[in-house]
Amino acid sequence: MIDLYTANTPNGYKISIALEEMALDYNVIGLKLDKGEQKLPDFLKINPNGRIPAIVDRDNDNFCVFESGAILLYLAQKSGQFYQGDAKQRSVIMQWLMFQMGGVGPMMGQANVFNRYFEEKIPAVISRYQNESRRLLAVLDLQLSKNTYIAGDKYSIADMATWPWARRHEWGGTSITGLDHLQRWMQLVGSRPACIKGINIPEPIPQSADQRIKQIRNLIAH
Ligand SMILES: N[C@@H](CCC(=O)N[C@@H](CS)C(=O)NCC(=O)O)C(=O)O
Repeated sequence: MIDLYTANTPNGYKISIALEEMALDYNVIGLKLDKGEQKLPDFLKINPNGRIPAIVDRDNDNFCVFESGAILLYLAQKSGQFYQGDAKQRSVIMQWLMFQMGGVGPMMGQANVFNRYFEEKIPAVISRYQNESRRLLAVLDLQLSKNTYIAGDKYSIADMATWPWARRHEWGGTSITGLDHLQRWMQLVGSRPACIKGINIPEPIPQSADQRIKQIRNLIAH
């Protein structure tokens, strides 16, 4: 059994999707980020960075894993799924996973922060993150013009890492117009039962866009 510490965010969804795809038994512990539950001492023992997602593997001496990319790799290796093939193929999956972790996630995350959450609107900063997000999504579009999935013809943890971010592009104000291959892939991945289920874990609390903005404003102010 795996304990999943998570919340309704793209980084959290990566792991609920992976656990669903891999059919691993897990238990969801939803943290209230706006209440700072991710900074409490007991949780910092699991993730010293005080952020979600994190897991504890009850079947492996309560082994703790933080950082969504590291969790995806751990689960893929544990289940023997979605990180398969020879050394070159695994390297391709790893490259696109790192591309998500080092590029797509941070840039789209900052586009969200400056486009939505910061009360002060700084046009140069907003366009910097939007342009960089668009550039990264165009890199994916080119890759997806040649491949069904991000790392080739097989669905992998690179897709699970990227889809929850790509689907929320409009929140940061990044257009995907003209990125037809990316759009094709978004629909393909988005129709997988594990993805549909994963983005509803934990069960979303009904909330307006304004309420969400207010909550996250509080979070990033501290
Ligand atoms: N690089 C980390 C990023 C984790 C992250 O930024 N999590 C956000 C939610 S998406 C969080 O926990 N925010 C709460 C906070 O900043 O205190 C990962 O991929 O796991």
